[in-house]
Amino acid sequence: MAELAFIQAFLEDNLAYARDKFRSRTELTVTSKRDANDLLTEVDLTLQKRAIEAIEKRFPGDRIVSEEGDYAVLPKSPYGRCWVMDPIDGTNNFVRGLFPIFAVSLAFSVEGRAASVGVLLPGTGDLFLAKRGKGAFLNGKRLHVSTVNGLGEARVDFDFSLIAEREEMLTRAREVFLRAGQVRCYGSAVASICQIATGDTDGYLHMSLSPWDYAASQLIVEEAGGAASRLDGSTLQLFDGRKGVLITNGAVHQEVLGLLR
Ligand code: 2AM
Ligand code: CA
Repeated sequence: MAELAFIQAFLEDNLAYARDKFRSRTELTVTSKRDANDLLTEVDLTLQKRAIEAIEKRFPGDRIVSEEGDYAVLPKSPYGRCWVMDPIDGTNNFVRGLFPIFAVSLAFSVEGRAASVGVLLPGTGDLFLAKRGKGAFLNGKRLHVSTVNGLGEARVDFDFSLIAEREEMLTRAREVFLRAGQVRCYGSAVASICQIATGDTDGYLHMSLSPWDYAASQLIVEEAGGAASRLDGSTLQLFDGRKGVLITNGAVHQEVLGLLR
């Protein structure tokens, strides 16, 4: 429990900072990473630094994997005690202010499996917490995925992030795209995946997620009764280096897999 309580305290302690920086986002220092759409702000770096300092003080010796800089190195799976963080997921939304949909994600994993996790949506103040085998909770309330059981009624989030991966998404997910009841694209893997746990969305697809994009949100959905896999239906593992991810409410999972190419 120590890790879950630590995650909760860290996210709660940083809510005001993340929300205030979002409100004053026109004053942010913003740089780009791999391309002009892949942004980095002082807030990503500050949240990552704060988490690393807090983890090293409270759990010395634990490995830390996080999206920015030298910490974006994946251990060879399986690995013992390892923290996996995305200081801001949906940085582009954070900088330009879409709705606002962005998240802070922190997961504690053991032997390559998430054990205790948390996700904060600073825009709303929503805090998701989950512990393996103990359920997923939003602001203290137990979560359950939707009961939607046909793709024709399902809301599916196609996360078309990188320009270089659009063609692959269009090709592989074409039939899913044509048949899904409702199509969405929010630009924050973490926030989108958590919406499956609340029952507000039924599926999420991405061609190239990194572990910090799903480490916490995958367990939140699974503990709410949903399912996660690679795009070929194989097990989604934290550090296996493969790419595409499908997360659903479980009831539409096989139907989507059967339509993916
Ligand atoms: P990020 O905001 O932390 O970069 C956008 O559709 C989603 O894909 C976001 O969750 C984003 O995470 C993620 N993503 C993964 N790899 C990315 C990349 N190379 N460039 C931009 N977004 C990426
Ligand atoms: Ca990020």
